[in-house]
Order: sequence, then structure tokens, then C-alpha cells
Amino acid sequence: MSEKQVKSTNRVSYYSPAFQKFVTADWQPYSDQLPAQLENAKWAAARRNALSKLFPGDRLVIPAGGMKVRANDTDFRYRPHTTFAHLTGLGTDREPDAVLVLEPNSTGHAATLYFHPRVARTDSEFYADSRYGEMWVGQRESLTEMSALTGLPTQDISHFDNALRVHADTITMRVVRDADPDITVMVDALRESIAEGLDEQLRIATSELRLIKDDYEAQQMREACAATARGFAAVVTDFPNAVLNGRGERWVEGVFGLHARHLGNAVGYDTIAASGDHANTLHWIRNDGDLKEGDLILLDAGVELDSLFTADITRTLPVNGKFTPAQRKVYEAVLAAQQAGIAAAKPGVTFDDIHKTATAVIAYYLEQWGLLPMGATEAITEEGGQWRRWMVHGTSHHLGMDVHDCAHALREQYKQGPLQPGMVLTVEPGIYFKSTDLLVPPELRGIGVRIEDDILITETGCEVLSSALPREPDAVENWMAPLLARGRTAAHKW
Ligand SMILES: [Mn+2]
Repeated sequence: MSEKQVKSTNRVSYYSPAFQKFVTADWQPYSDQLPAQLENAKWAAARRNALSKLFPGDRLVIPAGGMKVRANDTDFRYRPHTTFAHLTGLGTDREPDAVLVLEPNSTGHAATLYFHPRVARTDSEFYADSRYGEMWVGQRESLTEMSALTGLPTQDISHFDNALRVHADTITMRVVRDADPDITVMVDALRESIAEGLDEQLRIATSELRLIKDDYEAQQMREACAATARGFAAVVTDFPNAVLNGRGERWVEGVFGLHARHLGNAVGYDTIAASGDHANTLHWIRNDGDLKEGDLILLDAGVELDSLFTADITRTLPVNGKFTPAQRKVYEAVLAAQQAGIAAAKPGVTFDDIHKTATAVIAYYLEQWGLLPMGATEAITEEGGQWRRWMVHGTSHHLGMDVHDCAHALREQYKQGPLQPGMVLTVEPGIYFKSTDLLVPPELRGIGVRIEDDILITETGCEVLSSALPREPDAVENWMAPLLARGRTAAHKW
């Protein structure tokens, strides 16, 4: 369930009986028009079926999770647990404190969605409950409306506890443990032993269920990439404003965030807007630096759609629209590595093969530049690995509703697993030369480059979902020129 809010006593309201009578009367009745089924929910039934086949006879408990308190009586914006969203098709901010239960029956499983439906306006919740009340959070779904949205039978969450107790002593129960701590405690209390092995198997299975995307998911990933490309173009257009007004990284983050909220649900992860030497801090999200003419900015950002599918794209761009020779030298090496990685991505090869192919190119350039104490061939062995001083991260990860999707899939299915049509991954090599790195020639110090695209494995190779954003340095400059020209005209000091 949701974390407990605390309202200080000096802010608690008193509602007189006269007010209570007055506020609950004379409202237009709710419409009896039912909402259309969510597109993602139409696909969720097949996902539930696939999960059902893996756990015959077991009760599967999949909570959405509750609200998280930001401070006192205010919450963070709500996002459901990914497993719940994937198996119900609910997105955006639906549905706090809900639980999907797959109950075994003679043909597989029957699904029921338990949630907190809206109450009559005569209930004090209507005006007094800042978490669920219509006056506070808007009109919420009734049982039949939620059923129409999801295509699932629905029940009031108040019946969940009893439903969990039925045959609790004989049935095998599995719960998604990290979604809702209170529900995990409830399930554990009804089982003879904690049985984490059972839950771990469910966690692995629900993660592996997302390794291969269905046609709807693949299309959502294309749309998330298209929305992200628009966000990147808007950011470049605003580079002159970002330079002029100081704290340009924040400006970049804000402009991208505007488009993420406008075109989608949110950013899929905190935007990395890293200019100059900040690009060499891999998870730079403080974003409080200036944007300077002549510097590069590494922008790693993704739009998450209302369905919660997210893109994850990185471009490293010259703030003034032109790469310097030193910047171009590093950029072209990273691009060569990325192109080799993308070319290697096809059914049959493993996830790890992409990494090996791309990073062999990185090591080759590092050797050419005289940075390695030995040859590249020796540096890329298990016993060596010296090249990793300049790229400590992996080349790829699965991508979907989670930016690091399918994170609990077994190693044999993930890193060592053969690529299959329908998988979506990133290819994102980089080279990071910190300004303090004494092994690096002075003219290359402070340059950090990463290029990241999202690919869908096809029958014969892969589709680059993020190809709307150019990667070749000349193409990048040509793409930026008209955007910057427009931005320079509009730029002004605030
Ligand atoms: Mn990534």
C-alpha cells in the first residue's frame, strides 16, 4: 500500500455537519458511458497467458505499488510497477494500491484486478481525502469503468485480503516482492515459509516475458524514439538561449523535459545534460553547468509515452554547431565502434557479441593514439581490460517500459542469450577523456563522447528505431545549422 502521509495538526481541517450536507448534494450524476479499452490492455491478455503457462496451479500476486511520500502530506508523481503495467496495460499514473491476481483454474488462470474504486460523492472521501478524493485528484474510475479500460474483471480492493486467504494453506502463492511491501508481508504471513525462491522465479519470468516485444510494443518504441527526436531538435534550437542565460545544462534538461511531458508521459529516466568535462561523469544529472561555445554537450535523454515505453538516446553535439578537429577525432572513433556494433546485431549472435565487436574498435583507436601500454589485442583479453579506463560501462542493455528492461532475466537469456527478432536494445559505446587524465594528450582532455541508438532485432538484422537523429558528424552539423539559426534569432537574455 501507499506510504503513510503525515499532515501536521495545525493543517487538519474541521468539516461541520452543515458543510458536509451542503458539499455532497447537487452534483451532476456520473456518465454511464464506458471508456474504450486501452490499446496496450488488448495486448496484455496474451502476456498474461504466456505467464499463466509457466506457473500452472499457482496463485500469482502482482501489485501496482502505492504512492511514495515526498514530504509530509505530498507524494511523488505516481508510476506503477512495470510488471503490473505490462500485464494490465495500464499506463500513466494508474493505479495506486491496485493488485492483479492470477487465480489458477481448470484452463489456466482467471485474472482479477483489485483496486480502490471511486466512492459516492456522499462519502467524505470526495472532499476530505487528498489522495483519493475527487476534489483533490479528479474523477477516478468505477469498477465497471476500470473493467472497460483493461478488459479485466474488477473487484474492490477491500475484498483482496479475503481472496488471498482462500485455500491459503494448500495453494502455492507467488508475489512480485518489490512492488508493494505491505502486500509482500500479507502474502508471506499466509505462507509456511518465506519461499523467496518461488518469488524469485516469478520475478525472472516476468522480466524474461518482456525480452521479446510484441508488435504493439515495437510500435510504441518507434513512437517513443520519434518523440525523443523532436525533443532533441527543440533542445538544439534552444542552445543559443542556454549559452546566453547561464546554467545551460539545466536549460537543456528543462526544454527536453517540456517535450517529454508534452509528447509523452515523462522522461524515461533523469536526463543527462553534460557539457564539456561533465560528459566524462557517466551519470551526470546535477546538470548545473554552463553551456559554452566550442564545447560539446552530451545529451542522454528519452521520452516515456503514456503506455510507459521509453526511448534512450544519446547524442554528443557541438554547442556552436561545428566539431573542432580534436572533438571530431574522438567522435569518429566512437561512431565507428557504434556502427560495428549495430552491424553485428542480428538473430543468432549473442548480446555480448555486440559489446565485443564495438569495444574492439574502441581499443583499436586507443592503440592508434598510443594510449594503451600494450597492443589492442592484448588489452581486450579477460586478463587485460586496460582499454576500459576510457569506457567503463557496457555497450548495450535491453530497453522497453524500463530503461534497463528485463533486468532480472537470467544471464543465459540476457548477456549470453542469442538475439531474437523482437528484442529491443541500445548500442551506446563511448570514449571519456577526463580533464585530469595524464595519459591523454592535452588537446583531447575534457572530451567525452557517447553515441546511443535504439535498435529492434529483425529476421535479418536490425531496425534502428532512432535513425531520425543523424549520427555522422557532417550530417549532425547539417541538421544543427538551421535549428541554431532559428534559435539565434529568438535568443534573448531573461
Ligand atoms: Mn542507455
